[in-house]
Amino acid sequence: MRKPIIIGVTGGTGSGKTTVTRKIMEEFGDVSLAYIPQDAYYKDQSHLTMDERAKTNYDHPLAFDTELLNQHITALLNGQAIQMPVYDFTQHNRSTETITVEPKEVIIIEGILIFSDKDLRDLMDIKVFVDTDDDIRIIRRIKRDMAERGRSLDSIIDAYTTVVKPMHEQFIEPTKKFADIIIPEGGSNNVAIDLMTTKIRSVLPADLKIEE
Ligand code: UZR
Ligand code: MG
Repeated sequence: MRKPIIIGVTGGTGSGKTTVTRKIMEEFGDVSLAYIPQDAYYKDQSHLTMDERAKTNYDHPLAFDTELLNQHITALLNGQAIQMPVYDFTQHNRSTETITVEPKEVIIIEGILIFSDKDLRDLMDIKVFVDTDDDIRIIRRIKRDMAERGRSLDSIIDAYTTVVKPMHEQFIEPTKKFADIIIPEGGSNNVAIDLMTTKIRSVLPADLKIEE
């Protein structure tokens, strides 16, 4: 197998990184592609009580099982399938399920802190930072966490001001300097998404390119 192309998409919470990733993936219906969300690699917290789990700092690089993530990316690079963990946000814990991910030509890794680890960064061919204003990000976060992650407005605001915002400033924002491309406004930036897909096609092996 050829060496797969690895794309990293990062940005703060609510920046639109999942949407950007999804839109890029939609453009590649003809190319086999693996999607690896960093969220899936939050550490297993089965040994902690619900109360203790609620107090974990999830916006710190140490919240993630980076060793497992790096092992899995390396395995995919070596043509081996992985058992990707599944994270349950409502339980703040890894679930008992896993998802089998087969090696693919293109691998997209997406998450808030994927540029923090040098080993992981060095595996990436294209590094993207989705850069969206803080007010837009918190509005999106409130809507999503209430609708999908079972959170109350008060708990979202409390977590944002005490942890999410300071950790963003300390750990996420500084990784912008590692990006090859910075995309303002996330998923609605069709020009940037077009540029990204053109770039990805240009680095794909010739037999995978389709005629325009
Ligand atoms: P995205 N997160 C939780 O709320 N609960 C967990 O068990 C694990 C993570 C949140 C985390 C972070 N913060 O800001 C966010 N808190 O998930 C990252 N509090 O995910 O990029 O999809 O917003
Ligand atoms: Mg997301």
